[in-house]
Amino acid sequence: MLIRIPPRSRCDSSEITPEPVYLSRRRFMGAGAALLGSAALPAWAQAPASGYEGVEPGNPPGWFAQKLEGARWKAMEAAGESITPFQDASHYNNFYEFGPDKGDPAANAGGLPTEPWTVKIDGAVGKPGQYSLEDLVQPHTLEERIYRMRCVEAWSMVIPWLGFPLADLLKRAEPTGKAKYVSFETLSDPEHMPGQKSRFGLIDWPYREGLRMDEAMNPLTILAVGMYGRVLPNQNGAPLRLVVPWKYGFKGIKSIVRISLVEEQPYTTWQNLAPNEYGFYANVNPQVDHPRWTQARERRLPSGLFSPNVRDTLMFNGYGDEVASLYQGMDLAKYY
Ligand SMILES: Nc1nc2c(c(=O)[nH]1)N[C@H]1C(S)=C(S)[C@@H](COP(=O)(O)O)O[C@H]1N2
Ligand SMILES: [Mo]
Repeated sequence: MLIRIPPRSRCDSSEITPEPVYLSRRRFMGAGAALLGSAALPAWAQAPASGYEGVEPGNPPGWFAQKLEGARWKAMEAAGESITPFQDASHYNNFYEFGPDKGDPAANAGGLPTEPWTVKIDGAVGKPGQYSLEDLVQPHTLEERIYRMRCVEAWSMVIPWLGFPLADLLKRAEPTGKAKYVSFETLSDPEHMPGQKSRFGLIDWPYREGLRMDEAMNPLTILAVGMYGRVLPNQNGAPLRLVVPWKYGFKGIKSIVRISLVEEQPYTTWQNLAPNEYGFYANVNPQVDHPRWTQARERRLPSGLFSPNVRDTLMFNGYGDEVASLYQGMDLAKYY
């Protein structure tokens, strides 16, 4: 295999292969090619970026490793922010299908079968269909988007996602004039998702989320298939999850199997569970507190007893320039 070494003068960030990509490529190519690769890659390409330490390559399907080759690295960065270490991002999770505690998803999600995976696109579209994930992703260039993520529980992280704009997928499905909202549904699989079996769970499975059409079409909104230069760990929503960086984390529905274009504002899991606490919009807003705690501040992970790492929460999670216009004239205390 021929390995092209970009000359020094061209070493802008998109030319640099982050260590985890290099690792998953090595797995993809097999050990022999890896040795060659390691010798041929310049030192700066092998140095792991901060936050990427300890990234395991995962077990990507062949199509994913090939997609990585054409990825646009650092397509969007988070100025002045450091990336949350992979260990925190993959071991402090909310994914109630795998249990209520932050460590449950990492402990219990490993056995979820994610390959093959089928996604249904239906509703108010000219081209409804069932797609294998590979076919769904195939026409898109993967982009690395480094986004802040703010959970409604007042903790936050900075995560380098790998995905593509939801807008590009929706356009391919040809939304009709009746498409006013997008509704998303997580896999239903009680056999592999112990939380869905729990008799005491209050959630009406499967987990569902939704966006207004203009929110779904905003260029910041992505569908992610990876993070930290690798496939998504199961606990982070493999193999396909939504990322909407100006909204609270619960809008970022994981392990998506269905995307429907609909006319009415869709049912969403948390709004249904506690409508006075969780709204449909769920925009990050330091001025609108949760009934039981302030939303003015957040704990940035890693956060410990002696270094809580607390910071002020930003309006729209710092993405106001891109999204504030979507809500012009709306009372955000009413439409929380
Ligand atoms: N299907 C599903 N999606 C989900 C959740 C969930 O419990 N089930 N939790 C949400 C919440 S509350 C948050 S904060 C984010 C957490 O994403 P992360 O674990 O990748 O950081 O996922 C969201 N997506
Ligand atoms: Mo959350």
